[in-house]
Amino acid sequence: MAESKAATSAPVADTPDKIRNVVLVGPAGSGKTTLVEALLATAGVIDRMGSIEAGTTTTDYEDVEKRQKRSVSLTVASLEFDGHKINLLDTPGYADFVGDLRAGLRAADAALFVVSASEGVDESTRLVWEECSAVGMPRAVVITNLDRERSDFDAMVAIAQRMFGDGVLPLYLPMAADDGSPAGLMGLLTQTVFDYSSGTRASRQPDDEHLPLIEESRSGLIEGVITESEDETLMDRFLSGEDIDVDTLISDLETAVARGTFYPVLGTALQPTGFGSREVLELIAYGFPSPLEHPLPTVTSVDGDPTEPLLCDPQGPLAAEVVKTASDPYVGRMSVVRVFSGTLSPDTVLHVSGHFLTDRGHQEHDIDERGGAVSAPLGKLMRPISSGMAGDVVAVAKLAHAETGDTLSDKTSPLLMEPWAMPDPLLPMAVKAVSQADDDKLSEGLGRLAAEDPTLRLDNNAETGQMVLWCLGEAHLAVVLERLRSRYGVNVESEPVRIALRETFTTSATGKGRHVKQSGGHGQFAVCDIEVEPLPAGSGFEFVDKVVGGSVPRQFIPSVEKGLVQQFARGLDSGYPLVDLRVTLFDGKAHSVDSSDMAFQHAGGLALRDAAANAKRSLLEPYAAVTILITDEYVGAIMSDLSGRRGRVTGSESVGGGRTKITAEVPELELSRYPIELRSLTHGTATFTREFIGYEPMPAQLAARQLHTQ
Ligand SMILES: Nc1nc2c(ncn2[C@@H]2O[C@H](COP(=O)(O)OP(=O)(O)OP(=O)(O)O)[C@@H](O)[C@H]2O)c(=O)[nH]1
Ligand SMILES: [Mg+2]
Repeated sequence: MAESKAATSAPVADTPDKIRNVVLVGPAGSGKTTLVEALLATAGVIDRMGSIEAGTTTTDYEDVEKRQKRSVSLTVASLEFDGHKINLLDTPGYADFVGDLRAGLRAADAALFVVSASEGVDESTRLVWEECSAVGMPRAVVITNLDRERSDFDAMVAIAQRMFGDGVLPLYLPMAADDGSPAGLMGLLTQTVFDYSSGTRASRQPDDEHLPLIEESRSGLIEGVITESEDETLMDRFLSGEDIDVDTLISDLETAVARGTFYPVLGTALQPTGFGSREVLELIAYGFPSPLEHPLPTVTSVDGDPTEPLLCDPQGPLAAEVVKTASDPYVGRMSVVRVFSGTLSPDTVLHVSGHFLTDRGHQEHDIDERGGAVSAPLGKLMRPISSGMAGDVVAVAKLAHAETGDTLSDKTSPLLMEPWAMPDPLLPMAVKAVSQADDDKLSEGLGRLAAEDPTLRLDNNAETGQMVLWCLGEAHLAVVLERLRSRYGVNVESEPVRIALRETFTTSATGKGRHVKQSGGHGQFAVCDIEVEPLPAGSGFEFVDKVVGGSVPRQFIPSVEKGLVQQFARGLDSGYPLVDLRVTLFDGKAHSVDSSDMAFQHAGGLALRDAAANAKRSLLEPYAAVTILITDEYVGAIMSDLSGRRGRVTGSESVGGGRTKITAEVPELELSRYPIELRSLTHGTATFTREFIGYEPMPAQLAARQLHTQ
């Protein structure tokens, strides 16, 4: 990043109506980070654009981003343009980092869909568009890479119209030089040509040869722009041939964009000149709505009682939300927050509430803590500001407890808001430190990373002895491992996840446990006879005492039960815990001196092992109920894939919008890489959830293999 002097002075807005919060979304590699770079250079925040190739961009500042040449987290860069403070929220396009895309959508008031003229629009991006439609998010489309060979603006506009629907219309048409490189943009509303052939933007009247083209595209555009006009006579006047003045059109454009009925399309060719970026800035400043027009999330008191609805008012009660948490070994914790109401001042005590992420292993928060400096982020660089007002996106230093998704409010009137829907991590990966000496550092580092990232869940599985990281995909895991290495100095390797199986008897059997040691010193004597019978799945362990005549004295019956419980937990030769059995103690022998609690515990365990030798047994494997949401075209493929996984389909219903919900019960063993395989089967368009439902017998052949490999 080549910062200019402007980089060190933070952009400011005096009132919320001068703020624009814009999230950049789109397929991986479509040019979002490069567009942010171009916008920063055009606004004079940086002297010249950095590049992905050289690892010098403002928003891909983390080492892992530079190395992988892609964004892996949400990053904010703010700039000032024509009296507006514009907060650009750069999100990663790759599916594994969708958690940060969601956070970006939450913090923004409008979205730029960045798509490459040489690649097109993928299905996942179309789904994000649909999501934005559902919540009425204002949108525009930026077509990048116009300088590349095989790029075709018109074809890309047609694709965008097909994928995104009506109302997607170009605001400018690109003009090419003789060699095919982009040379200028024809502004359809203003009927002005912005000529870039000299290297900078010069405006001029269109050439006569372009007039028919402008005329042809212009009327459809104006109809799109004025459909939502306050002036109801405007459409009739326009259709009857009246020329509408440009100021009216621009103000109506903002209304139509804000209401989500019209989506302007712009074109850019960013390398090396940033061609088209000034027009993007103008659209953001004059065509996108301010935070005042954005619906605000519902807040309650910390106990969930209703409170006054929020207003985007700097004088109102403070309500802000953490949308990103980052920590740097030198700088410490940094929280990026969207201020919805009130004003966030530096060095003040804030109330931190977070109640909704406990199922992901996050603590409930309800505490006061002092925040540090408030800044306007420029990627990694934090530019201090005097406060963050309602509508702004700012960073707060030093909040040690607040995590992504938590609400910040005034300590005298604590508030709580439910965070946005966060994707569930469904890919389990077991990790261990390469050197055992690093085990402590590993748990500490993982704990911190999981606190920063709500799409990461940590499961220290006592049964299998593995540290399991639940993540969104392999690339997500790779980033976590890299951060562990670079920030905490721990080298980590991953290994396959062990599935916790169970064992049970399939036939009844009796067993005798003799624990008799009577040579020398104090002896030990306990004998017990048991019968073991299988019970239905989910029954666990049942103990029945049928001892008659005191063959096992009363006081030792609980000892036998304890010995059995311990053996159930330890399992037999497979080491898997036993379940779903009734054990009946029906006889035994004791000695007046040598019998003891310990001796009967031992005898109980031995009796169970003896019974096991006389019974048929089977391994049980965990099953999960899986719900998969897919577009209809994949139903056949998903069904046959599920049966390949030994799954039972339990339902399939159309949920509208060309989508189907399939429910199935599938062995967990077959689900360990499902997020990856489902993504490749459906080109990233499916979502699924899973929930443990119980244990079922494992096919004998598989069980034999499992016992062999453990
Ligand atoms: N020629 C040309 N290359 C571009 C343009 N925009 C982006 N690129 C290149 O395209 C590649 C991807 O650009 P990025 O800015 O990293 O794309 P992104 O959308 O941020 O990618 P993710 O963060 O992975 O989602 C880089 O090599 C850029 O230099 C453009 O307009 N013209
Ligand atoms: Mg990027």
